[in-house]
Amino acid sequence: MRATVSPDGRITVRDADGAVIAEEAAPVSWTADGRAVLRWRIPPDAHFYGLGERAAPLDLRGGVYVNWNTDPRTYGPGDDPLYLCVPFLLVLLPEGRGAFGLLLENSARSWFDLGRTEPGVVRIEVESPHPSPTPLRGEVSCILFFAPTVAELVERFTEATGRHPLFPRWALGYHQCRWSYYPEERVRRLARDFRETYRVPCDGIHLDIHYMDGYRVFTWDPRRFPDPKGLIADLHGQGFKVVTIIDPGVKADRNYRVFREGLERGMFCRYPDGRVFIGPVWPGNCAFPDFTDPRVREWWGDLHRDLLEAGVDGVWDDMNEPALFGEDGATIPGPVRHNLDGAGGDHRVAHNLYGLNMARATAEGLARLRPDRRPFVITRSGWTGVQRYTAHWTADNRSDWASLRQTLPMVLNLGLSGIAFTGSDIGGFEGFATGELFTRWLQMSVFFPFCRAHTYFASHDQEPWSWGEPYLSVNREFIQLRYQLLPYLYTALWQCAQRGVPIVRPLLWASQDDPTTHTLDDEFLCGDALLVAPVLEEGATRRRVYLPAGRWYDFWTDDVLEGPGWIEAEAPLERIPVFVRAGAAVPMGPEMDYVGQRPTDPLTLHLYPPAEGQEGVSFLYEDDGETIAYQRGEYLLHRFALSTGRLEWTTEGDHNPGPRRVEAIIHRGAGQEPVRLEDIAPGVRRLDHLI
Ligand code: MIG
Repeated sequence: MRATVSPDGRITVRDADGAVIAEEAAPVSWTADGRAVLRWRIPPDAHFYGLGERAAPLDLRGGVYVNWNTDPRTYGPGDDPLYLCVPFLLVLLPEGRGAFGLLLENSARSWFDLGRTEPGVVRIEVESPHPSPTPLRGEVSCILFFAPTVAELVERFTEATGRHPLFPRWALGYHQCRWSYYPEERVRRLARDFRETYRVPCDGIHLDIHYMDGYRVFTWDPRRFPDPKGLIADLHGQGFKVVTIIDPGVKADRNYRVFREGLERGMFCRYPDGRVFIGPVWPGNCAFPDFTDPRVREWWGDLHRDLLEAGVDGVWDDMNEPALFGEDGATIPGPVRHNLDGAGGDHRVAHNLYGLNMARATAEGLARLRPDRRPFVITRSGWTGVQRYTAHWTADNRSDWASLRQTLPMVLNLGLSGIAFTGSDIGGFEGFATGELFTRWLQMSVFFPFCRAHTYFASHDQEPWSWGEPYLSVNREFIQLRYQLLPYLYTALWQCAQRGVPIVRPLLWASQDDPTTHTLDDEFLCGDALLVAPVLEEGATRRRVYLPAGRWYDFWTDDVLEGPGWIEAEAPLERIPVFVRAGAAVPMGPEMDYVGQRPTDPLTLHLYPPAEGQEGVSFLYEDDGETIAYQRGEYLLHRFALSTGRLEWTTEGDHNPGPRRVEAIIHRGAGQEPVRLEDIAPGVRRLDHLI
């Protein structure tokens, strides 16, 4: 595929045979208020993906999507825009004609009309930097990416815009949150409930806004949390990690150090006449740091020192669209000035970069303050490239089945947009989840990178035990399964950090030649080996599942199935359909209450023999899970090549996982006892008599 630009500025994309597959219908034109308009003819049956966080189907065709980070307060299917936009559009052409990607570089508000107004025409509009009184003509600046497959496009796109760092291993544990757990005694009870009363594994306890003193960021409420250091030390003693929320708004209060310091040192956004912009959020009137200024990022990053000294392990950046109280979509007004890393500009161009730069300030601050530890930051808002700094969650959805269903395509398109470490509030945010909804949501989310239950202030508690039995046992079992799958999930995170490969992928990722996968968004791949079909309907105890070409093993029964085709799978409350790709080696570890409670001993390799004559290659990546020693070669990468009758296991790297038992379990199909091999070691192992 190649793109040509004609002397009058038209861009034409041709495939390898020279056929036109995308053509600018007219050189850029402008609307009366200065919006730049680009019209592209793209075959009407093309499929579209990406664009960041969208409450839309996986295939975005036929929709209009706005790029303007917005707090919708709460949202459901169809609401647009949301908190985190990425103006990267993936185009998959039908009939095997390949794929290409377009990244809009403009950060001003923009619109992608994907054939809604004119079928077969993609219309991209970019707001003028100065729409009034005399409109200035805006511009459209884009980068095209070419690759035959969506998978390779994402690899190239993330090569250009960045990839997730290797987050600490505990980030993959289960997280529990609500708005908010307080006072201290309530947090201690939560910890006891996990470890003693209900014995459910958990790593992260998140503290929402009530831990602060009058919502002043970087403070603690002295009555609710008189001794944060003592509390966190005790939680650490029980294996928990603590994540605290931070909002961008700094309470305009002259007796408050952060505000005074920010004011004196010129850290806040100002109007062109020099007045500091003040707007209302949780603490009342607030000033807003200009995170697009490197000086401000450094200051903000350093402000996290006290939190870290209290023992806080991770930071949760909220409200950073930025969102203000007031009418819907309230944010910093357009004329307010920003530094923009020296380039200068107003909020119209800085808005979409605000959350990204807050996330950057936070992650860089944590890395500076604790140089040997990997930062863990989650952010609500962001933009192209935010994955370099943080993870993300899909925020204020609702406790209903439609929102559960919506989560999956959102997470899939986020992954295709480079933002792969994501998940949604398990059980839903606004409203009241039923036990069934929570369990179904959890069952899906244990295969998502970020696995956190959360709910809003007026809701009853949403913890794995909140609905009693049978839900508690099912929830516990699924969370335990996630902990057993940690070696596998951590390897998927490593692949993501290496190559931008999302952890959760649409089926088309590996089966692009199969048109059925192009719009399929109620099942997904988790890592290289697993296909997961969550239950997304109330009361359902079975569901239809599409298996793409190849041989698949039922994870629960070892039934062998051949794709492509639809099957009817059993899905009683205690199970969702999960399948394993033939040829895979799925590494699993022992059960544990939290990450690092015990070493990966035994390491169990679940082997799923490939069809005759085929070979499957799988990886296992290991390191200390916490420091950056892996960057100096302190890691261990295992490669498993599995073919009929043979396993070849090789390793690379210097990390020593310590003495441990390694066993293999060979799955041989339903009705056949799996074969267990004790004490296997790197090298070639013949398995003729077994498979
Ligand atoms: O105005 O901190 O998305 O997760 O619980 C709402 C309170 C502010 C929005 C976040 C949500 C969080 C809530 N926050």
